[in-house]
Amino acid sequence: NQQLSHVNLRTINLRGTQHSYSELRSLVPRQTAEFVGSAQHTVNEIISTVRERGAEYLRELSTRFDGVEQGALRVPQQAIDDAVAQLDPEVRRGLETAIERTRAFAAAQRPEDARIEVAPGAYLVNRWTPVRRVGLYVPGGLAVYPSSVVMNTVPAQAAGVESIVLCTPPQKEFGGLPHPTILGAAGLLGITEVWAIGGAQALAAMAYGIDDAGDHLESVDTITGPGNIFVALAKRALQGTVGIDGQAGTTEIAVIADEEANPVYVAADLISQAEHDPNAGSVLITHSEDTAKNVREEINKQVSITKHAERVQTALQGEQSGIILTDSIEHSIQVANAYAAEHLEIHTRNAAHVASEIRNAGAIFIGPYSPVPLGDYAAGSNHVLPTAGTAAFASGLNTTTFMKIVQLIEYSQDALAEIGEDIVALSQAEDLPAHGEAITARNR
Ligand code: HSO
Ligand code: ZN
Repeated sequence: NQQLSHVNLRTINLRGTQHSYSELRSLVPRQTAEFVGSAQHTVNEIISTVRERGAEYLRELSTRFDGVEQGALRVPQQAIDDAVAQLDPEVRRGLETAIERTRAFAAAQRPEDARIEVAPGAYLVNRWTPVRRVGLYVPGGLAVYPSSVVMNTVPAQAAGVESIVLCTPPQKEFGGLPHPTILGAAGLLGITEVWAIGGAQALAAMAYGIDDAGDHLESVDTITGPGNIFVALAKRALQGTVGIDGQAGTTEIAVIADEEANPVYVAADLISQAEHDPNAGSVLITHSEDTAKNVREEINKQVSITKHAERVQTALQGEQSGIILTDSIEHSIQVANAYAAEHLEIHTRNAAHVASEIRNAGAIFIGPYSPVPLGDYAAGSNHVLPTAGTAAFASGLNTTTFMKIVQLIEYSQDALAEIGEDIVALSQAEDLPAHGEAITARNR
């Protein structure tokens, strides 16, 4: 149906213009901030009630939100093992490939400790240390993403996290157990502690701990994982009590293309991320009018036959999507840096060189054979990436997300004596003489 599939992708013409970085940031297509409203109030109430009433209240919420009467909240190991055994063999193979490649890359992200001697006998050590226990939240509603179980768990394991708990909503369809593909992926990763708890209440349970039917959900140090607005608000509220990963929002893709780009590939990739959500953002940045025209045509062709055409069309026509026309490849690079895409694809001559000019992007996909869905599932890179322009300061999920630095200081008597006067002088300047006395007490 040509009529239905006509996509009105807007054009932002920046040709012949010159803008500063901050001006460009306000010109690139982005959705205006999400409506939060009364949700924050609801979330705060849920968090405090979980602390007061624990498991009994969690069961009450499962009945209210998920329509299930739960027995024990902890998922029995047998259910995890059964889910692994019942995984579709092709899905299982896909998950195993994804796990293998993601593990290899996550291992390469493990940072080295540094030990330096700043003066004779004055040693400093930067000691990377994993957090002890991590809680992973996996949503269960419309979007059931076993790939996200892989993306959150693998770097935590690579970091050396000792203990991982996964919370995911109980599903009416599966007799109050979580979705079997989620359980199957968890089982393949060696996760043994799974609780059937959903939403903001799951995050509160992991942050503060709960007891249920002889099982204890011990509080965690860090919580990661995707979720809806309630989950995002719970993360915000619990930040500080526990560590939180960067809050990945609605997905987005930008493509830098020149006259050599293949419009079939570019259109397919723009559509692929639009498939996630009517609020997803797909942005083409090009100095080639031919490429702009060809991609537009291709989008119309492909949208007419894609499964989630309506969602894709809504996303592509939203204020958060569009085609940006530039003067040159340099201009496109400037625009891409201002946009700071979650995913940036480069379909140009010398794509690797263009990539080297990009400072702001969650992940950069270089050349015609590195599409974003490759990274979504099995490239080996992580798919939990900074959205909404936060790539200007934030990184995607990685091994160091689950680590922190402990700084070690070890000076010899001589090394301390050698720097003693400087410390005394600084302590006097700050009117904290007892600080200086801690030094002189050793140098008498
Ligand atoms: N593109 C999403 C990740 C994902 N895609 C999961 C498919 N499944 C955010 O990077
Ligand atoms: Zn995706």
